[in-house]
Amino acid sequence: MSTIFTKIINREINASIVFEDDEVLAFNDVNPQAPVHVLIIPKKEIATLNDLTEADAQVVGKLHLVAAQIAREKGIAEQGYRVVMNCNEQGGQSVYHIHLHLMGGRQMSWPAG
Ligand code: DGP
Repeated sequence: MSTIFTKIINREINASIVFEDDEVLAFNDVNPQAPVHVLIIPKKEIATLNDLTEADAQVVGKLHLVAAQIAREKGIAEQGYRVVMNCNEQGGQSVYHIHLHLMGGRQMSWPAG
């Protein structure tokens, strides 16, 4: 089932886009939890981490490459940053189209809440 992220991909609703290619879109989180908070998503609709198949391995790897590239562009690569993908209710997932959170620009705490 499509989510609001498909509407962002299709430009049906606005987002602050920071990266795009044929497979991947990255945009600023509407409710940022850190000075840098970018969501990196595959354009393919994949609901959760549990729904990945071998065919998705390349694009999921690419999400991480794009995260590192954006971190460099935003000037947070050397200080450090966090990437996280939430899965299902107890994992804190609220939008059922997989997305990698890139967060940085402040000290992260551990364990994550
Ligand atoms: P998660 O809880 O891991 O599913 O994260 C979903 C994130 O998506 C959350 O940090 C807020 C963000 N988000 C939800 N709706 C929108 C939207 O319409 N635009 C943008 N830019 N971000 C959104």
